[in-house]
Amino acid sequence: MTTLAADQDIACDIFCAVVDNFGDIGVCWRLARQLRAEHGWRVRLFVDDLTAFHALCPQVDATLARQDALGVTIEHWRAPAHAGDTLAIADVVIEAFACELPHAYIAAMARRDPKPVWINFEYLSGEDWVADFHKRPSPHPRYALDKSFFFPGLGAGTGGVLKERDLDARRARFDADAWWHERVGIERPGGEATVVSLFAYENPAVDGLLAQWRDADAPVVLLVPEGRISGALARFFGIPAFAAGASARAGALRAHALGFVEQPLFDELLWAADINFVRGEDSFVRAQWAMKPFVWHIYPQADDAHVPKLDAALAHYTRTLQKSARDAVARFWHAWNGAGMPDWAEFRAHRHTLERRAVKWAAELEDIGDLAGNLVAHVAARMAR
Ligand code: TRH
Repeated sequence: MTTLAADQDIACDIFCAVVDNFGDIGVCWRLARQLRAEHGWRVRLFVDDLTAFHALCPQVDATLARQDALGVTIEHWRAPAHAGDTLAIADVVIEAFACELPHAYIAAMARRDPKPVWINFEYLSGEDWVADFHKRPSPHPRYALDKSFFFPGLGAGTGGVLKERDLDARRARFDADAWWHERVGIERPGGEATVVSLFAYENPAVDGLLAQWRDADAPVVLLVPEGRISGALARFFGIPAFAAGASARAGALRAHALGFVEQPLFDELLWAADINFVRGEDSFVRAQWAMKPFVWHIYPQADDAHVPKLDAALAHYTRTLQKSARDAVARFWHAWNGAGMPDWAEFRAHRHTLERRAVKWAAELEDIGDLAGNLVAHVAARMAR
């Protein structure tokens, strides 16, 4: 593997357009911080939606054109043509999720000597084709620029997923009792209760699932970050809103609404729960590092283009499970993504098997290497050509 010299000063520009929600900036911000903190790169992050960014990092002031946060320079990418006050082109340029760089910036890249390493950074998918396309050249139609694909993935030969070096240590230090007092204002539930975190899009299956939890034999404690699913909770409990700080009870189900917290604190919610419902891309990855059973609400795409991605993730994650557990997980995930009604009792019956699998799966994922480290190695290889 080619490596960058320890003292090599690398400047990196990341361009991020927020399509919706928090995943685009969530992934880019995590990557930016990691390249800065763990690899010493000088990172400038261009983002077109600072309001979404502010939710993940309250330090970010949505009114500023340029600012620094956690060692990363943040530029408000105000218009497609906007390329920063100076056209100082970085050594490494990351175009996140095919967001299209400003033309003036591309032209300046072509004039630069040496040419920057341009990375086409894609969405995560566990599909098999990803390993074939990962690191392949992606020639520019007009300029002779060094552009290549970088694909996050769940299997060997892909870019892997992001994982900070201190994540496991942070998880080991996590004080669950203190967290329940501070965040929920109650004692940590004990005994028979199953704690479930619920971060999801609007979901037609949620009413049926809430009813199953209400009617369950054992208590279910539900933690719901305020967001797109909150309206369904309010309707279910017959209350006007289910905003941060609200609690409600029905049968065996007790639910607590939580405020949206800055990104590093999101992991704690996953560590505090027994089973995590996550969505999109970044929370899906964090649930895997939390080493708990989880359910994925995948970001829905036109023409059901997301279904093969869901199945590919299932294939990786459930690979070593016995058929009954594998089928139960697949049925539950499919139902949560629009095909059928989720069967909580069936899913929960496999809880201990899934807890063991979650630990092993995290180790398998770790074998691919951390995405930021893999990206640094890929850049080093391109620079050495
Ligand atoms: O928000 P998401 O649904 O994001 C997306 C986008 O919709 C995007 O366009 C799409 O392409 C992508 O998914 C696949 O889900 P995701 O990716 O899980 O991002 C949520 C982020 O919000 C994640 O970084 C965790 C963070 N978060 C917090 O920081 N604090 C919180 O309290 C919560 C609930 C989440």
